[in-house]
Amino acid sequence: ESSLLKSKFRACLLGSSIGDCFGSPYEGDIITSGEKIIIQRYFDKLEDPNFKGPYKQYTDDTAMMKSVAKFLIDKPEPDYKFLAKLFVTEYFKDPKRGYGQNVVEVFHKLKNSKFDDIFKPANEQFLGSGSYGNGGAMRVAPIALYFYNKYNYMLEVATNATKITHTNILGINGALLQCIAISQALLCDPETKIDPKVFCNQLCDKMKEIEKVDEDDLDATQNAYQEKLKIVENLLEKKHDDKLDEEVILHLGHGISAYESVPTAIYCFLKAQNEIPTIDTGNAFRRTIQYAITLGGDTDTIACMAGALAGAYLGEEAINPILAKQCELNKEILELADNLFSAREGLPIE
Ligand code: F2R
Ligand code: MG
Ligand code: MG
Ligand code: MG
Repeated sequence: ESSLLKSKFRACLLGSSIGDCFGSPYEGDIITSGEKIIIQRYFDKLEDPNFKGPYKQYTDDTAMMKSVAKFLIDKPEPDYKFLAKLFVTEYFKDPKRGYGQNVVEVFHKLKNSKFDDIFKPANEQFLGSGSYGNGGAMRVAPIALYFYNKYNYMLEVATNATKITHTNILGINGALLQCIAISQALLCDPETKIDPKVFCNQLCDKMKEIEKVDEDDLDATQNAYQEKLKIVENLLEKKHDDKLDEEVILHLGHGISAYESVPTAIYCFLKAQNEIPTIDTGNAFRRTIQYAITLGGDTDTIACMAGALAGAYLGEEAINPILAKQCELNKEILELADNLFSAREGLPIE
């Protein structure tokens, strides 16, 4: 039904931005059990209708996601030069949003070369190996929503949109994994509990197809995400105890690379569909974001990606509006989601 779909579009983009805004104060931190209690109080406060604090500010994750949404809304055919210009304009307008250390070089080169070859600067990163940062994955949500029923085209657009800044196969495939996971979550009925095994296996089958392309490549990246997804599945089967989060960090990671953060975000999303002993809330959306942040490391980005997944699955009803109002761009993000939803109506039906 179209009103449910629209609600899922709104919750996905809002969820992505809420994760970014609430996670960013903790980015780079190691979270002790004492800090988990502080994070519980932080969320309790954010849900308190009488709490009046300054907006939680968004970072590069939301800034770039907005550009990806605009890229789809403003032009009927994907125009990657337009997207590159949106990224660069947004960056120079407001550079202090915590962008990745190396991606800013790409923005400067794009600008200085007058967008002559929009894929060249990214190709030159890291002595030609390209970035494997999670920057492609953190901003991919609008593509997953917009093309959720055009699978192959969705992958093509997500690949090209990523390659403007990230050309390493791990950076690209991480973005594709996050994209596929969102489109899969979008199609799940929020009234029915997700079977994590089924969800992971579906993702794993799709990554098998994607990672097969690199069969001749002798580097160790082949099967990388399939293997991670098997770990996600195994960790989800374990009973929660004090040591489990450490295992998650050890085996899945909580870092700035796509490889050490996208599977982690998927894990957070699936785990938070059930109660978690260290987190006191009856709300699965909040639990997702809060849990992602308690893992520490790249908290804004892992919470952003997990929040996009939770929103795409649960819809807007699951997001406490009091919580959402604490985020800097909450109204703009919902408007963007509505425009993205409307823009789809012009698309030919498959
Ligand atoms: N930049 C940050 N956070 C760092 C600041 C933390 C904060 N100051 C604190 O501690 O409180 N966050 C944002 O960056 C991430 C997305 O980055 P993106 O867009 O992928 O950028 P980049 O620069 O391309 O890659 C990020 C880093 O990954 C390493 N890296 C990537 N590819 C590499 C390769 N081929 N070889 C070696 N290293 C590689 C580099 O360290 C890059 O700088 C998000 O977390 C966003 O929130
Ligand atoms: Mg910090
Ligand atoms: Mg950020
Ligand atoms: Mg980050």
